[in-house]
Amino acid sequence: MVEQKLKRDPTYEQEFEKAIELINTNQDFVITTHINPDGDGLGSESALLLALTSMGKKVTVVNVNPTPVLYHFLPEREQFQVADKHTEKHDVAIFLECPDEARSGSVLNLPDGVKHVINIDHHVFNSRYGTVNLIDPTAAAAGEQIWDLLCALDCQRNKRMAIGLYTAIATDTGHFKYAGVTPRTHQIIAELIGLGVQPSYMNEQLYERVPGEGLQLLAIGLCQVKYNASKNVGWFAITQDMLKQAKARANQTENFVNYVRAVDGVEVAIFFLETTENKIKVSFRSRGAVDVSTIAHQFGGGGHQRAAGALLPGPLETAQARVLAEVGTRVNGCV
Ligand SMILES: [Mn+2]
Repeated sequence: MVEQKLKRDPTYEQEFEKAIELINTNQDFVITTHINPDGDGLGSESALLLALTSMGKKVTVVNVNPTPVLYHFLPEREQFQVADKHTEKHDVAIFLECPDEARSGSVLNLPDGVKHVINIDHHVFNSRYGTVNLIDPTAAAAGEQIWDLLCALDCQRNKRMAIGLYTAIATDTGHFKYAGVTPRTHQIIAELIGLGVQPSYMNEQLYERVPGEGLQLLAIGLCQVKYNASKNVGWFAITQDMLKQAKARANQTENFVNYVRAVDGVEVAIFFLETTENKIKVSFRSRGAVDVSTIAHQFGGGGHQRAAGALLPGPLETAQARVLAEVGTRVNGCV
């Protein structure tokens, strides 16, 4: 299979101008990202909060889930509010990486609570629910899109904003290793380093503070890795019992799936996480021949060609059987 040729929306430039106009002519902003927020969403929130505040705007950041401990170093993250439902009214809501409004956990009171919605996303599947839609699948991270906004706005870019955007881009590209990385990715990173971010500091924050419990959990999980007969699909699961055994937290499993994709011959790696609500969070990774975003989409999720996710109803055995059947069909058709 040929790698998809990803394109920006043809109206992107006009939408971008509209976004700048909306930001310049409004005063009160609320920013949110998807449930189980990641480095891209949180780092982008941090940078955007700082930038808009520096322009004299009132800015609220609210997410359905708390910020994982890993990202506690992000500037201004103590200002991030956590709520199931945020009822205050604002001029503009900015959604980061939400294919639809529900992906934010429906945290904001739409449409009554806000006058305008700016929808910023770099994923292929997005329902264009915003007043303004900035959809750019050629961006390796939403952080790249936020960098463009910061450059077009009347704000003084600084090191603290750069820490958020470096985090966004580094985490979403597997530290500049994934297929989405472009010359532009590195050009932006060069600018961020120019603003004073040290790559060694970022590496330490992001990858060298692994909690001991997380390592224990990984050890338990890796003993259970299974493969299909052709050994081109590999998977494992972490259950609530395993989390208890390792005294670890669910958000410490963020990169577990990558260990399976790293196995020679594996085309598709799958990681299953049993949640406390007996739902099954599924993470897919592909080496490129199989488009896992279409598989995830089949189960109501989304993502990229090589990295995607979905949330299925439990129990684990049923979810695993459904997913493995679908992946089996796709792998045989593509590899
Ligand atoms: Mn992203």
